[in-house]
Amino acid sequence: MSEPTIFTRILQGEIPAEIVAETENAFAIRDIAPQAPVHLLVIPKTQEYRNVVELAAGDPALLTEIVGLANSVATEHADGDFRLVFNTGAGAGQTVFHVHAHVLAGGLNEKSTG
Ligand code: DGP
Repeated sequence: MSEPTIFTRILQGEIPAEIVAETENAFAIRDIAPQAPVHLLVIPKTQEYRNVVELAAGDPALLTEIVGLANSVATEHADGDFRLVFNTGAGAGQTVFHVHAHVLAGGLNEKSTG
């Protein structure tokens, strides 16, 4: 069994973080270093999948649950419009190898042309 990731440790209450939403198999927290007015992370409770490619291949229903929770928190914490980003690989900026979706929302058009 691999060492618990930082997100597993948050889920287990070892590292403090407010869990803003939760489903049977996933949970959402605020990113510690927000890159948008609303920046949440949606994370599977299992750390079995390192990235979204592994998750899609191994458990597509869980990926669907992640997308649904992302939509739900974007609606609760912003106006419902959001960007969903999965950094995949160190070269793309991934630092935590426990798949997670960045939900970026809230006035993005005022801050970016992307
Ligand atoms: P990534 O670079 O895609 O692997 O994103 C990892 C994100 O996790 C990064 O945006 C910062 C966030 N993060 C790392 N450690 C913690 C933590 O202890 N608490 C919270 N809330 N977020 C964290």
